[in-house]
Amino acid sequence: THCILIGAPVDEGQRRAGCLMGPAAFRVAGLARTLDDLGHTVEDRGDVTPAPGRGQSCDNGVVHHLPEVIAWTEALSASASAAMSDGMPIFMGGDHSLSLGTVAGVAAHAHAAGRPLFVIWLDAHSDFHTVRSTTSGNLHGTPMAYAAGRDGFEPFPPFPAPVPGENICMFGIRSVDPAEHAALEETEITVNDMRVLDEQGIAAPLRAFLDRVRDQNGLLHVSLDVDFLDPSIAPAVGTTVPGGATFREAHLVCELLHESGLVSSLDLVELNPFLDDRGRTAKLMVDLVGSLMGRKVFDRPTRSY
Ligand code: DIR
Ligand code: MN
Ligand code: MN
Ligand code: MN
Repeated sequence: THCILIGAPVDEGQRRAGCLMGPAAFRVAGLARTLDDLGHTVEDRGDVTPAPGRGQSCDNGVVHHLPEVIAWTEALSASASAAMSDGMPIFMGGDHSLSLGTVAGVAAHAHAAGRPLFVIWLDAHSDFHTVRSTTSGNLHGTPMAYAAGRDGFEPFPPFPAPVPGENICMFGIRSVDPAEHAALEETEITVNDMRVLDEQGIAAPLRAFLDRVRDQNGLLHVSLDVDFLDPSIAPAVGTTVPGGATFREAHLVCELLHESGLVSSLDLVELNPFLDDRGRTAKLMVDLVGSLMGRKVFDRPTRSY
């Protein structure tokens, strides 16, 4: 695979400064070397620079940094759709508001290619707010709703080809605000909360979704929020939530994603190196990308995929 690293040092989608150091931490932790060692070609396109904010506003007064996040969305959408033509983009965040742009760009590419887009959201949170429903004002809580076309797109640019709820699958969910909960109930989105993982494990629900992607010849975008992981193994995130995925659960997700051969783009988000413990979270995230891109102990007998 030709891997295209794209830095997205976005910090404006939440209030705990530090995610802007994420791309540097992923580079220091050896992301490019890890991919190279697995036999992939790697191209680092550097960090995206957004245009200056243009002063857009909305009625919800708690929303902050709206013009800056819109500018990031436009810049990252362009980078994402361009990179999709050349290889597999890996976006190094940056807080999760960067996915407003990356998923938009990937969706534009998929639409032009005539392929359906599927999204896997690995996160403690559903990120299903709009600018109107958020009570924190943090726009990192909005990208999934934007991609699904919840409640229009204003004041953001129109999303190129909204992702149908049936094509969205969340894993690791354990913190959902009331407005998100109500909105999700109106959709066909598959919300695999931690209870599902406790009862069924990762493999069965993930394989069920991957089978659908394969059957429809879909493109698959994976968005990995650090807080998907349990805080005991991944402390470097501003919004830790207890009861997250374990080390092995997280690697299993990535190994199954690799075996599927379906992943076409990846976000690595919410890493805040300022909160890390000697780089362990950055290194874990890089190791998870290693599993997602083919590192394993032994080959498994081939299944349907
Ligand atoms: C909360 C937390 N639902 C909010 N969201 C996220 O602020 O909207 N934290 N994404 O990481
Ligand atoms: Mn998130
Ligand atoms: Mn394209
Ligand atoms: Mn989260």
